[in-house]
Amino acid sequence: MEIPSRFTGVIKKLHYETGEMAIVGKPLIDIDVQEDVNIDEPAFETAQDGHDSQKVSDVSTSLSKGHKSSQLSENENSGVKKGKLAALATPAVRHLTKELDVNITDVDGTGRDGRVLKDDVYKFVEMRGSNLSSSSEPTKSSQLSPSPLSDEGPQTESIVQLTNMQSQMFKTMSRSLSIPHFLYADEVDISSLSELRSRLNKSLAKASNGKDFNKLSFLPFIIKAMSLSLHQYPILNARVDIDPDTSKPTLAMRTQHNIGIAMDTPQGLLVPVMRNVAARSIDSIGLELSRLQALAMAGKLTTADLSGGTITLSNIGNIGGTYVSPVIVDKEVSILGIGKMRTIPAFDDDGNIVKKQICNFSWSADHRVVDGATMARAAEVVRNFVEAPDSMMVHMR
Ligand code: CAO
Repeated sequence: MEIPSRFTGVIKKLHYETGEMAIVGKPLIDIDVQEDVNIDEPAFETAQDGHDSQKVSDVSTSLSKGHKSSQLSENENSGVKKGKLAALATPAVRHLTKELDVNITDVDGTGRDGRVLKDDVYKFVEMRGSNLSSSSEPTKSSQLSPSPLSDEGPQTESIVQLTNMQSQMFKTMSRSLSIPHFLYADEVDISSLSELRSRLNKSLAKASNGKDFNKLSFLPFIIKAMSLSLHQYPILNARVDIDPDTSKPTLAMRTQHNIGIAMDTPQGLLVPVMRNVAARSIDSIGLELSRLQALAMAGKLTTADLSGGTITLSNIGNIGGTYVSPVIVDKEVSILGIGKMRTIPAFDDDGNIVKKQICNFSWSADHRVVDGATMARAAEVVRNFVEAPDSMMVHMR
């Protein structure tokens, strides 16, 4: 969005890079002002054509010459003004007036210098609504609802722009809509894996002599099991290629298993790619997972980290959910979703009740090129490796 400057001068410092998240109330830029400025005088005028355009007027001041940080505030009250001065408003308020079809110069501003605040706009709309509803002529404005802060009255909607992350997700998932998904879900017994994992972590802790060590989670084993199954079912690692001229589809078979790992991060969903899993040991997968996770949490993944995936793994179970219906992304034909691991009572071979740890594995495959039987067989391979993790040793390269 455009943010008009309150001062005429030369920008000396940008506090943020393009794409960074700016914090409300903190400086965006430092401006070297060419003359003294007076903050008591209006810094901008609005064009009177009802449009949103603004120009920065000349300002003279009691503030001293030097670097000033441009900050926009909407929280000081000093009486009610209307008209040209009332047109002072932050971009957020201007955006709101646009959404609610309000001419800002009609609004009583209760902020500093008659600055129009969000509450002023809501009050104006509320008043206009009640005035118009008593009139016999309904207009577009009369359908506008009262303040969204109210619990009563008709439903209201306010428009919120998508974040960069949501915009990206919107594009990616819209492309996924063209893929016919085949869902295959099964219950996997992770009791042995759980036992193996805690045994390995104990010995890693012992070997580290009380220092920090990279604790193995369940994922490195599951990632390795996926990769081993791809040797047997390479179609799951392929990509559908459609010739733009002839519209003829082909499959691009890929040699490397580059497994995208869905991660929940402060910025939203990110899917960094673990490269060449087939060539990695479980230990190396664990280290790489930690590295990618740390970068993802710090918002430091590069475009290279996020591209080139051939298949995806989404472990939503550490947050919750027994079942998941994962969505395949462009340039891939399958994805595995993992639900929450849980302990249940079960029967052993002799009919005794035993404690079991289980977890649901849900696969989606592109049904244009992967048939259900292939998906089921590949999923069985993964299930067998996860249920008997020592069997993976035989296939390690
Ligand atoms: N069920 C129950 N507990 C689980 C679990 C599951 N499926 N997966 C992990 N856990 C546990 C781990 O065992 C660990 O606990 P302990 O250390 O006590 O054993 C704890 O949760 C934290 O694990 P973790 O998250 O640090 O490690 P991970 O390797 O299992 O997972 C990662 C890493 C990045 C995949 C995960 O943190 C994450 O972000 N998951 C969300 C993915 C997501 O958002 N998917 C949706 C995509 S579509 O919108």
